[in-house]
Amino acid sequence: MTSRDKILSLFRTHPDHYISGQEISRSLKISRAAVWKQVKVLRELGFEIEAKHSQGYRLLTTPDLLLAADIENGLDCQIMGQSVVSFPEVDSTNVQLRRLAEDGALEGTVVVADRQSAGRGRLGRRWESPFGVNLYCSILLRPQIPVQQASQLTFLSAVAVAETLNKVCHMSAKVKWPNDILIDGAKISGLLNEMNAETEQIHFVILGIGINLNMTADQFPDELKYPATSAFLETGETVNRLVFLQELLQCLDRYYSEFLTDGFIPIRRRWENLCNMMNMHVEIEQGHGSICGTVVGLDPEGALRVQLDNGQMERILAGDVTPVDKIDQE
Ligand code: BT5
Repeated sequence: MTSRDKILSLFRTHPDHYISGQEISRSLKISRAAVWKQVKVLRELGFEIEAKHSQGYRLLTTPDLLLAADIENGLDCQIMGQSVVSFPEVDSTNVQLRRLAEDGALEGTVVVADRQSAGRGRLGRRWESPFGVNLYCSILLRPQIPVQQASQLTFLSAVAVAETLNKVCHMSAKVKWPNDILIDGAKISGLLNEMNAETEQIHFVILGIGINLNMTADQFPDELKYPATSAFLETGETVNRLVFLQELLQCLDRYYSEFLTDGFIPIRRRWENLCNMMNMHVEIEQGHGSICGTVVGLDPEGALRVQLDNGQMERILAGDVTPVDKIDQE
């Protein structure tokens, strides 16, 4: 935690009380000038902090920012959120977490931002990340699993995101292979998992998660390839980002612990139950042409299992999957 986060944490543990600059400086082992400087930054970030002569500082109101101290407060996890780093603005939470991971950050470290100036999708695509409305976070894992199984973690995060949306926002989120979460066919969340590994050993995996919570229609760019949505657009209700993030981390924590003890099968089952195309007749566009078949499920390496129209089973590792009835309607 930074000294700013520690000051906030002190305010939170003493609600409605004045805390003197001297007490803060003693408890954090920083100078009085440093305390004053951090209080000034907090005010600039939108915290209303009253200062009373001979009594000290008191926190009156908190802006809607995602702050490490708030996220850690009351979080009930074994692994996720061991350490939380929050930024009002950052290039990409995945980029920042990669730096921390290379410096030896703990498994479960979370980086979260209120805005990303260079939010990333797959294949160099951009992830739209306006200020203060959505969730942009990255989580560090150091699983002792074979490199070929790392993609199983994408399905683990997809299940956790969809279930958290369904629980907190009362929606019917579905997962789309390989890495999208959809509401009625519109993309509400995207996942970008990145790995650092040698041939035999995973050093770390970063789960990058972007979820459109309170984004309004005018905040989506015109050139989106697929229809997109947000929880607010679907339900008309503003989502408390802090509550949502804590629920998501707790859900990820449960599934990751289960994954480490019981393997991929329980996650695979959940993913298949949430999949929007199970048992559907689909067309898979693979760049060099397309094939048609029925979606049967996932295999242990995260490939989509499709029974082709000629009866043969096929493992799909990459491609764009569309239900055939949708294609017929177009
Ligand atoms: C993804 O890529 O869906 C992965 C997105 C991951 C974002 C998170 S945010 C936290 C972490 N830090 C990062 O820098 N990234 C991760 P892909 O499947 O390639 O989809 C990208 C495409 O989705 C774009 O080309 C747009 O068409 C569309 N798109 C962009 N922003 C969007 C948004 N906010 N909501 C819905 N669709 C969007």
